[in-house]
Amino acid sequence: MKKYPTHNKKLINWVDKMTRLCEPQDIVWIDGSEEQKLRLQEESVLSGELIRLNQKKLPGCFLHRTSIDDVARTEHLTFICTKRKRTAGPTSNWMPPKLAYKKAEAIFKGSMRWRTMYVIPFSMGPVGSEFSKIGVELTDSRYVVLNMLIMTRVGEAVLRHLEDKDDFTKCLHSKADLDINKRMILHFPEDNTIWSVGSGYGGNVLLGKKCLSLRIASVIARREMWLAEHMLIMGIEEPNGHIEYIAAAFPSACGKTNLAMLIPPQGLRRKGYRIWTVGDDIAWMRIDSDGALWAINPESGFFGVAPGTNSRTNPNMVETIKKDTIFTNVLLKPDGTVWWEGADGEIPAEGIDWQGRPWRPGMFDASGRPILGAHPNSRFTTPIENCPSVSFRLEQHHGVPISAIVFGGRRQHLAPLVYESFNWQHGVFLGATMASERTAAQVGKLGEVRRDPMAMFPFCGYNMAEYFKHWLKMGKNMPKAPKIFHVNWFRIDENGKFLWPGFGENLRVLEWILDRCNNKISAVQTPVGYIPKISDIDITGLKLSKNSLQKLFEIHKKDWMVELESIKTFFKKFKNSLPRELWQEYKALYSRIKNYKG
Ligand code: GTP
Ligand code: SPV
Ligand code: MN
Repeated sequence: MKKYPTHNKKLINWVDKMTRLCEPQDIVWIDGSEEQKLRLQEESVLSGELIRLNQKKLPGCFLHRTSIDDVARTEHLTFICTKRKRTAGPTSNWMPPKLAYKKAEAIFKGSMRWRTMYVIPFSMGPVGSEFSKIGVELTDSRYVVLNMLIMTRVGEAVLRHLEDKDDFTKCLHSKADLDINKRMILHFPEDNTIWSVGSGYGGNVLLGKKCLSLRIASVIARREMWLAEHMLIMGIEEPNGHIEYIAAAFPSACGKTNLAMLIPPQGLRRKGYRIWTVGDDIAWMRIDSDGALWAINPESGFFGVAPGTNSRTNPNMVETIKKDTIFTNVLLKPDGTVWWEGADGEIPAEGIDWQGRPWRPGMFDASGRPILGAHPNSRFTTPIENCPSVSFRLEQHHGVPISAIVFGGRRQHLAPLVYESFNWQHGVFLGATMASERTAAQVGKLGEVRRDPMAMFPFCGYNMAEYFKHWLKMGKNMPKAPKIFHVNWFRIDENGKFLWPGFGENLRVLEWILDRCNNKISAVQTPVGYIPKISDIDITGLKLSKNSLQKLFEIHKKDWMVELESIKTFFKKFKNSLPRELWQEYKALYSRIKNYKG
């Protein structure tokens, strides 16, 4: 291969400059070929980065283990680097670009010595679509290369596209020493640049994902008047062939992947629904010439949560991950297959846990807690094309038209199973006031409720007050705006049990949502929004008492008063920049709750 398989001067100069900084032993350009992929897999097995799994049972599958302190996104080490702090806003970690570059340069300096630097040209979205964005990631990790080959469209075709286009996101990653004290994930939206160092964990290092497609893209989207969102996209087909698409934002590890590929429950089989999966994590949405909102999934793979994935909760994913999959931080079984808590089949009698230690069920650590076989945030990287429900519109440049936007969180109390906003502005308020209990997807205290507007709190690349304004503006520019809803699959009863069965059964709620979008049914007005008439949720074949269903929709005045306080505290962080429309909505909700006699 020539030294540079491109004529793009900007790209060549940048690669040269980063080479001088990181001092790799050699440089390999990733061309997207099968042959190169196989070679990289082979090398990874030899170097110990990957373990080849049982190729009879799991063809093309590998296992990877990260460092013990490198198992989830580290939000406190993730920064938005803009000249002014105001641009990043009060909820982002901010660092001035000069300082950030200087600090990171000290870590990047010589970090790739004795290593190969891989150059990965990738496209987020179909190559050549005017809605796609191109990035180039430089990395010293074969694991990153192999994951990027699954998650994004990589290789020659992208480089050809870059010949006459100068616009690409410069992404630099080095494992360096994988030292948490020298770990930084830096975003420079003003330079269209991402620098990540000292980590080997997915969301920190697969720079096309959260870093480019959300943090950087949200800034571009604001400028170009579209939306870059932490949302799944799915199609619901009726027997007459008509498909309606919805987009849904739930915080990390709150059910996007599961919903995006659900299998219609037994009780609704007679209705003949079929689900089409467009995406499970990220949606780029713009207003098309018809005045409606159209969405593409910029990714080409899933980076899904392993624990809890089984044939009952998510049969489509169980099918998807039978081949061509990289598992990270799961348990290795003696037969060269893998397992995690909540997987199919029996609990294995023995294995090697995610930390590489011998494991048996019933083991406890020094503080008496059970030792898990798989890390709670263990994941698999798998091609979307292997998914039985993959949408045939994945490669279509226009994407799919969105009928409903659904927000949701993990709330044991408070939020009803489903409610509908009164209008777009109220819907933006529902998104802006989302909150959820913390999961294992990010480092920090589990279970703690935190506000997570639009599930974008960790991913918005600019001041969230401006982001809310952008949402309000999008609504005004959209003659055929989708309706906005809020769902909560996670409400519990007095015994701490989930009131709602969730997973495939969630289709029953989506059915109501679509009926509302199509003006087929009326609803009950409450202080928080419209909720279903109980008889409008089809519970055929579901063992759910009337009492439970009722409970799922209860609105407790006292809880909502506490919630209003928390919303107020959150909104106040934005001082004068919070759009007044949201304060208006706040006041209106306050008085509706105050006067509520329910
Ligand atoms: P990220 O990939 O981190 O963005 O997560 P995600 O939003 O795609 O979440 P995912 O679908 O992987 O689900 C995360 C966890 O929530 C898993 O442990 C699931 O078993 C659980 N879960 C998903 N859907 C439901 C549901 O409807 N009810 C209940 N009770 N749990 C669910
Ligand atoms: C999330 O945490 O929302 C994920 C996984 O989807 S990561 O890629 O690590 O961000
Ligand atoms: Mn996610």
